[in-house]
Amino acid sequence: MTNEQQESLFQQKIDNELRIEPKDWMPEQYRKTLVRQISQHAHSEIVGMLPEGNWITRAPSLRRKAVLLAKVQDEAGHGLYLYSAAETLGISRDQMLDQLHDGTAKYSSIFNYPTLTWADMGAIGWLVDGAAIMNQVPLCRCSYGPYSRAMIRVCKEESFHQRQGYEIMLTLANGTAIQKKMAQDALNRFWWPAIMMFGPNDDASPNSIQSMKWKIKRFSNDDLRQKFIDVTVEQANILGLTIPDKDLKWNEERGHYDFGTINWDEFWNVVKGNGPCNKERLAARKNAWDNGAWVRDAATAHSEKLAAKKAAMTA
Ligand code: FAQ
Repeated sequence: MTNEQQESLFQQKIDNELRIEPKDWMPEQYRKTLVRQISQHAHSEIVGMLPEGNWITRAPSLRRKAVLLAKVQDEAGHGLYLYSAAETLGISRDQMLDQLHDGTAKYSSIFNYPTLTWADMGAIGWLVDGAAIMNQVPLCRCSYGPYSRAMIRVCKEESFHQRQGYEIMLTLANGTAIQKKMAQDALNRFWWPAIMMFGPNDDASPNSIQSMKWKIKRFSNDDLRQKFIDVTVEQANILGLTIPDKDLKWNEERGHYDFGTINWDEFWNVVKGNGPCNKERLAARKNAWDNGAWVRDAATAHSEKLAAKKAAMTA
């Protein structure tokens, strides 16, 4: 079969909503796109533990602490499913981590912002996990089988994360004047970075057209951003908080909220490594990797011992 015939069969399968599995033929660019997206997604989950991990020891009650701890552990689990899904495409976990540590792989821009107060735990759950769900529910129908299946559990857990964040915001917004002010301040700082999470506008998104043809992405960056804004404005109204965008206005004709201009210079600056916490986040991950060397060495030595024992017994 020629390459063109293989490609045409591959596209037919996708058009017919069949999943592509690891041993199926796939274009090299499809494989590369998935490795890029899934590994960056995995890195985001792992780096994304840092801003919230920062508050586990300072949670205001035992209940809040237990919930936050569980949430942060869930994010670690998401990272691990996603690294496993990417490994089915022929890249090793070590290679992916090298790419994170040397800066060749990206992770979500949002995790380069600092968490200054407890209210930021509410804003992250509500807005960051909320944006993540909006982007990730369609990934449950991604054309690549292992990624789509991993996303089902991830999305169920993200939905609990979003609610726990919203509940924190609800409590603060109905609390004392100082608590309400904290919640508003967290919303002010996280709103714009959260809507940047969806990526550049469609006309500046080099990967979207091909990824949508391959049904890796089901909706464009701008469509998902708009959906997120439309549902979140209503949630902010219930909280009695104000979204920091003076141009936010319901547009009857479009059936959507209009919103102000996103500061793309800020977005690209963060993506390129110059956000408020990029250096700190990467240093924390590199340290964790270096400090874990003895665990990896011990596990390797243990498995070598077991293999030697087994070999001696069967000899
Ligand atoms: N940050 O052509 P596009 C979470 C890059 S997980 C940094 O539109 P694409 C859970 C993009 O990689 C959050 N870089 O790219 C949680 C590309 O560069 P490249 C992560 C970004 O892939 C919550 C370039 O810009 N979610 O939050 C960003 O078609 C709380 C051009 O962009 C996922 O990864 C950004 N925001 O669309 C955890 C979901 N946006 O790679 C802890 C899966 C774009 O060519 C606590 N990923 N770039 O060098 C996706 O859906 C897609 O990859 C997009 C980007 C939509 C993120």
